Amino acid sequence: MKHSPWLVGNKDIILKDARTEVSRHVEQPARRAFLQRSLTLGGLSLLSGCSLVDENSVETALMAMSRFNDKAQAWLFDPNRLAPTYPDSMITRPFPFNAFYGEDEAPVVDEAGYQLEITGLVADRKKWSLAELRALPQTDQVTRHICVEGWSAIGKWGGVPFADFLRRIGADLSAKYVGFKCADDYYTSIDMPTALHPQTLLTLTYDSRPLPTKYGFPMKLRMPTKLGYKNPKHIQAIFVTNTYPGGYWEDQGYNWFGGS
Ligand SMILES: Nc1nc2c(c(=O)[nH]1)N[C@H]1C(S)=C(S)[C@@H](COP(=O)(O)O)O[C@H]1N2
Ligand SMILES: [Mo]
Repeated sequence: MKHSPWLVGNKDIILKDARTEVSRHVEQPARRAFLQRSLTLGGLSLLSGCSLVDENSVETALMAMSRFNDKAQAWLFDPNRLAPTYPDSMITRPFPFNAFYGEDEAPVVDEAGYQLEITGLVADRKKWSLAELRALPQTDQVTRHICVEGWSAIGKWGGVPFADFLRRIGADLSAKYVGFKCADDYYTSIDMPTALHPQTLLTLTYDSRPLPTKYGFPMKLRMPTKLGYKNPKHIQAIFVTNTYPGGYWEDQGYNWFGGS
């Protein structure tokens, strides 16, 4: 048994019980995993901040967090609600770059050798070259990208509606998650309703030109309904699964759903 120095006696039983209680009310493993992480953090800071711990107040606070998360998750996503779109004149120039490293370290992916890998709960697991992806029917949209670091910017992205692509490859549309692995070792995953949202775009162009290296060449997933960190750049592999895949920032405590 692992004990935090300040977490002794019946206090960790309280936390454990609260987590079990939350698990009982939260069906999705993804939500459960996130709640358990936030409960650990919230619970520990709560406990370490009090010299006298009242069992009931801890439990009440933990359950209030759980209910808040449940409600937030439930109202956050409406599969029929569209994110705002903008005229070209409102595009932010230059569009900001962001990653967990500097702009000069963005991965350079070889165009000719690129093969998008498809695995998991999918009927057709063939690999896709860039030429094949470009041959699919395309659309574009001007939407706002919002980063949790406190900036937002309007950009124009073009590509293949992701729902069309998932149907084309025979993905199991009743599966829970779609996961992404990127050339820079970034990874993330999304819920199937968002994957099927009409504005979710398997993106090949920025401002009507092939995606520049810094914005995710050769391909990224663009979702105006989700925060920046949920939008993977430099995608190398896509997989459909019922096993919670997490994500680079999500595994460090960022909200997994990360959207509206
Ligand atoms: N592969 C990869 N994708 C990523 C990231 C990253 O570090 N690597 N950062 C995310 C974050 S936090 C943001 S805000 C956006 C930034 O995209 P941009 O450079 O096109 O503005 O990419 C997201 N997707
Ligand atoms: Mo971000």
